[in-house]
Amino acid sequence: MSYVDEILERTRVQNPAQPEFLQAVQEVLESLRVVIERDEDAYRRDALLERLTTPERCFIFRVPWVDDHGQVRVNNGYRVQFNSAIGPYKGGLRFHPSVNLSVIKFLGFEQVFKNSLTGLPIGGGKGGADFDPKGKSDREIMAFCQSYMTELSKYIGADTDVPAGDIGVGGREIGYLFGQYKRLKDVFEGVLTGKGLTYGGSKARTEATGYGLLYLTQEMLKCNGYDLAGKTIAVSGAGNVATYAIEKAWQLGAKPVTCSDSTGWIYDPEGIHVDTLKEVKEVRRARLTEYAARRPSAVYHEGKGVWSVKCDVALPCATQNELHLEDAKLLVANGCFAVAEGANMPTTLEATAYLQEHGVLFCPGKASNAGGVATSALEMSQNSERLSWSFEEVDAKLQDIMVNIFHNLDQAAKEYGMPGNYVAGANIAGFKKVATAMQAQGIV
Ligand code: NDP
Ligand code: 2IT
Repeated sequence: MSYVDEILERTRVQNPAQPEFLQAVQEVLESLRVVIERDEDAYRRDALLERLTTPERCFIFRVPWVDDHGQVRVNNGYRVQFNSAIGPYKGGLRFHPSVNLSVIKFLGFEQVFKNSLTGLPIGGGKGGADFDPKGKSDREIMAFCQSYMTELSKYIGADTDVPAGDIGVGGREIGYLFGQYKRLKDVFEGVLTGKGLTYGGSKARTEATGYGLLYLTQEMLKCNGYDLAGKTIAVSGAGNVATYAIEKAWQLGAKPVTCSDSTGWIYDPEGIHVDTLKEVKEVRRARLTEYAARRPSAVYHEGKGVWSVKCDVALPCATQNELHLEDAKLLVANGCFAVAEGANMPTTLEATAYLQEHGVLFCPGKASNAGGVATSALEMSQNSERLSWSFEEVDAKLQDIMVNIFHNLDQAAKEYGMPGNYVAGANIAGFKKVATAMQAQGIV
């Protein structure tokens, strides 16, 4: 049996009830076959793939808090420190009822390669809780964040492990988490990123994931003979990534016509109105029905369906496994020629294969959504030197990073005889730096 097959089997046996984690490992290891086969004996002797697919550490803990009725509630908290070969663990926190160890491990595993692709010195980690922020008061959110941080603070630090936001964790939550860390440790340090601008946050971090997604998409299109300007774009999600992807799409001359949330989706043939979206989602934390009520041109549909719209480019920016084989078929039939993932693993393995087989340019999230964590690393640099850079400076660095990421994965795909296969290119380019660092550091 080949070393890659051996490790895929080992991962299945050891993690039987972790489908998301297995999916992420399968996607990466399948792409790495060509690299591993060139030096299989050495990789096997060093057990490099066993170490790569086993987190350095996983914390699972109880998070008790009191709701507004005086009822004590208990959630499960997680932090997975996956790989620190190239820097301190870095990766977001997700608060969503679907969070479990499989979800956090898949996100942590993806983060290792993504962070490597940024070219910055950050290892991979992820955390969160099965807490549902929907419908909670500000006080309840604060109580939860304080309790969560009381335990998490034992494992993190500015040079050890630096969490940030993800689904359900935005500026408000990072503020409460940071306040509690500072209170417990009595130290003001860059232990979290995505902080507010008045207490160590970086300009452009809020926008970075969505903006970065569009910078990379523009470069991918350009290198394949297309112009992003004038294209119709379907976007899913209506949170941080989707909102700023929509904003940047307009700025680059494209027209984003959809967005979605966990209950339904919007088709707005005149294009999604960014200020209305921000007002509904960021300020009022309301449903997209409210967007439709304010925009006569918009049509609201209950449930799923965002990929049924005619578009040139699709940007899934909501959550994992939201773009299925049937959606991929619809996109191709409707003339979509490029997909770039804003979310982590939003496209199923079958849908990805279908898109690639039908000539659709496809960029995986670990490359196309890396602008968020890259700007987090820039926030860490600013915190370390106790300076704060201008919006233009951070944005210029972000653009450079995204363009470089695309060229690195394009190059890696070509070097290994798979031109245009950006999934393989991203996995190979991300892997090589981490593997080299792991080999240099001995058996740890
Ligand atoms: P937000 O919480 O800001 O927004 C998430 C959006 O996706 C919301 O519109 C939400 O709907 C929708 N959504 C979440 N879960 C589901 C679900 N199960 N089914 C349907 N819709 C769902 O999160 P972000 O925008 O930060 O994150 C979106 C994706 O991008 C995630 O995959 C995340 O891991 C990834 N990502 C985020 C980065 C960041 O910097 N924030 C960086 C890189 C990747 P509703 O409004 O109803 O809750
Ligand atoms: O998935 C991701 O890259 C994030 N949620 C951002 C992580 C970070 O540390 O900024």
